[in-house]
Amino acid sequence: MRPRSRATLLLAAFLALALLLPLGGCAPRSAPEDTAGDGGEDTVLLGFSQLGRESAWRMGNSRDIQEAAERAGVQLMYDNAQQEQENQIKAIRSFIAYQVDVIAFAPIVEQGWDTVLTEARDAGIPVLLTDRFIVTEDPSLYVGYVGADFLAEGRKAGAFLVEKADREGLEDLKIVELSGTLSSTPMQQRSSGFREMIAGDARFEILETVSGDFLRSKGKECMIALLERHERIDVLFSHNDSMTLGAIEAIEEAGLRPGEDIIIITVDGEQAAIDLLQEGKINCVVECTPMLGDIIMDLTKKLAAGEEIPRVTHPEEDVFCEFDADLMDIPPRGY
Ligand code: GZL
Repeated sequence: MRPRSRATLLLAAFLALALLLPLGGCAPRSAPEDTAGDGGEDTVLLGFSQLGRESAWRMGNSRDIQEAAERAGVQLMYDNAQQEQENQIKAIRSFIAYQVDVIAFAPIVEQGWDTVLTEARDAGIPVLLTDRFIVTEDPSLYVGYVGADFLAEGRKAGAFLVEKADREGLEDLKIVELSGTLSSTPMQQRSSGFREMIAGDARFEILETVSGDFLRSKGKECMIALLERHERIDVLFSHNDSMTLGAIEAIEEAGLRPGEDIIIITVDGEQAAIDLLQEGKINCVVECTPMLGDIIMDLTKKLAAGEEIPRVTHPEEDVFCEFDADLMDIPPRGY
């Protein structure tokens, strides 16, 4: 692992703390928590910046990463950015100061990372993207990506709607879309994949897309507004289960039956969504697994050992829908 003199460690620890101290009265943030690993010279030290706590998916992802670090004996410096890109940039700078072996992070949005990732590259620290991509002109700024294929997830959502229309002879379907965080990879690619599958098919019309920012509360607010603005809505395509749960509250408060009056297609696969699928209130759940921890730790150890890793690593992901014969046999989701 990276040799670190005592003076360097003390300086790095001071800088790390200084960079993470709350500035301008902002809410105290979690300083990096050292977890796992025995701290010995041969222990791999991973700096991980998590983007926030916006959904059950995110909480499951964070829990899985921390538990995987324990399992792998990786020492984890973990920081939660509480939905602020600037906090992720500060955390990455503190990881550089601390001279971690590897930096991994889930970028809340795709833009704005070149400066800090150039600092990491110039410090000789490999960067692993997790869960979401960045957009950059310089491919050397990260060594790999581990996370979902969001375009495929969008295509699976659209394919389900086409299959349902085929099976039930549905026509003239008015669709509304609750999108995730603007400029995030899942929001952009789930939207594109869905549109690819219904493009040119006169049975489908997307009335409106509004961003619920992956939040349950905003999902409900947006759905209330959509129901007020549109005389008839036949389909909701929602980019994550948290927004879907909020939207279903709004649909039921409007006296409509989710899953029957409005076809509901959602992404993530958290337990609450699977429960509603089994109750007939959701028609299709596209899985987006948050369980990336073991893959991240495996790739981290390889990078710390100077090994090459794949540029892109996608986990296996499934689709659950009302047509599944084994709908009632879905194992517990764990998030
Ligand atoms: C997808 C992830 C998304 C989830 C949301 O990999 O980035 O962010 O779909 C989460 O639940 O908020």
